[in-house]
Amino acid sequence: TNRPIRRALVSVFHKEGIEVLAEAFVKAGTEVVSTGSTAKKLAELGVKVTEVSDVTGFPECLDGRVKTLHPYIHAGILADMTNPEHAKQLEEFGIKPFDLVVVNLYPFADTVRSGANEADTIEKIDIGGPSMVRGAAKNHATVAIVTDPADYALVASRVADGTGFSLDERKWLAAKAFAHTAAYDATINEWTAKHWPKPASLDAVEVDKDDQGTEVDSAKFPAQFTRTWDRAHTLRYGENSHQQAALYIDPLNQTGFAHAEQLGGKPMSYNNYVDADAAWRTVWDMAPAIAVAVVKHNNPCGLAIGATAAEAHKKAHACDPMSAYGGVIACNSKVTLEMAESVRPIFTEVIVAPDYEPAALELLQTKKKNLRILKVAEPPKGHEAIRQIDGGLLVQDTDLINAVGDDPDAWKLVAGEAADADTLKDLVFAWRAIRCVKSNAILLAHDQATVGIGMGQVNRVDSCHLAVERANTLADGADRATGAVAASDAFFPFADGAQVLIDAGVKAIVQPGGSIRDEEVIEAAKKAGVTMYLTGTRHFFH
Ligand code: 93A
Repeated sequence: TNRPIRRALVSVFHKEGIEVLAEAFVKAGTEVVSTGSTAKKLAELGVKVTEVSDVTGFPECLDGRVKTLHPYIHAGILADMTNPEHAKQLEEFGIKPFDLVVVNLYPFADTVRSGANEADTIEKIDIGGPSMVRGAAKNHATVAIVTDPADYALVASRVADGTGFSLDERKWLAAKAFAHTAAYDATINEWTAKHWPKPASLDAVEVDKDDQGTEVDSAKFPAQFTRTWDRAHTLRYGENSHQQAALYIDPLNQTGFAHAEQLGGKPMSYNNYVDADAAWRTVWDMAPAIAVAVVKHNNPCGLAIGATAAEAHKKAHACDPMSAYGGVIACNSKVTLEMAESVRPIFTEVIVAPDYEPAALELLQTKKKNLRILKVAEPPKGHEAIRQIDGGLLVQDTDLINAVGDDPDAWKLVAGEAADADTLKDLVFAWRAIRCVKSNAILLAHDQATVGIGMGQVNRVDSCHLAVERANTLADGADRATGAVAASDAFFPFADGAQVLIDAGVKAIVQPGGSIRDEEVIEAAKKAGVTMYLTGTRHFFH
């Protein structure tokens, strides 16, 4: 099934690496047809090349929008030469078939990232290129298609030795080519969906409804969910050592945690990415205050606000020093030398911050050689949250701290006295902090720091017990629950959970409310003289 390569069509935006192909073409005496600047480059490299316009007898026009879009080119790509009828027709029209097509496309994503305006961005939507790629891939029966410069060396060797490619090899190349054009179009789609929303003039005309008859925002939830993610690199392994894994990044937006600059330490692992991303999100919920979070297994084992980064770290670490061992530390302000000193004695996997004082960086780099030190330029942005389920995908807005119920002015006092200024500050802190704790979440706080966290339990009472137990046993037996404030990520279905907190001595509780037994819960607080606020909003985090 091998088909030697006698005639090739080459049209590449990026000319890098083309030399190796040129050399092979010269050696094998391959007939090469090519577009404008690719032809020029190949000619410079000594290849005998025919311009596409000489093949078509039609000049490149419309600022290059029409170069290769011509039957003399496309019939040459699409003729299945194993089909006598196709061969006969080519003969009649005087068209010669191609055995190889080498194309790489206009750099749409690079153009978007460069901040180009709309007109320039649209000009970089390649039309002729994908047509050639798809045509050649469809016609893998007789054509080999190459879109990936990483394959040039392979192609060059098959051109030079005259063997060409087997059918299976051409299919493999075709599969890569279809993946390439699919990703290319998905990237364009991502850009257009963002920039070209449905205009108000169409509101009454066309309404997109889902299968339950509910109107949908088709820019946010298109009928087909398509995104492109570029492979950044593979990881040593996934969540466990028997799982393979890789990191993918958004081709249109190369900022964010996935683009962290690493200033020291071992390569990031899958779990490091998960935990550090969670820690990074957590500290920014506290902005503009200076905050530090210590995260393990996607849950905080301490979170605090401080006057300085060092103070915030000390307070966060003190919440649960045992769990902080091997944790991830995130700070939303510059890491100072004092904070670096505070981190130094603690075994830590990752530290992430917007910046580091030079002395702090040097200390961490030289004294903690294994510590992965990450610098992330920007706070996290709200993006869609995607979760795969068997046979499907769930997509939702990211939960952010901006819901109505996150503003304490909107809270409803339902028991006890209105909180004094300091207590209210702690309640606001606890409410913001609860969002980063896996449900069922109960969090005790004092003086702008967590003192006990109960996370991830399958009933709220257990989370209450856990939070209290941690508050009272982790700090050398000191009773930290008494006088603390408490937050619950969702309502108390019964009074029992709230009662655990009340019995432990908390002075105020903030929770969403909304249970059919709210009255019983409120009654328990009232009876104990404990302040209780309802937010009306919950922050589940699964
Ligand atoms: O503007 S296009 O969409 N119209 C075309 O007919 C066409 N043919 C090739 N873009 C077209 N190309 C693209 O030009 C190729 O995909 C490649 O990226 C580029 C190569 O042009 P040159 O050889 O002039 O640099």
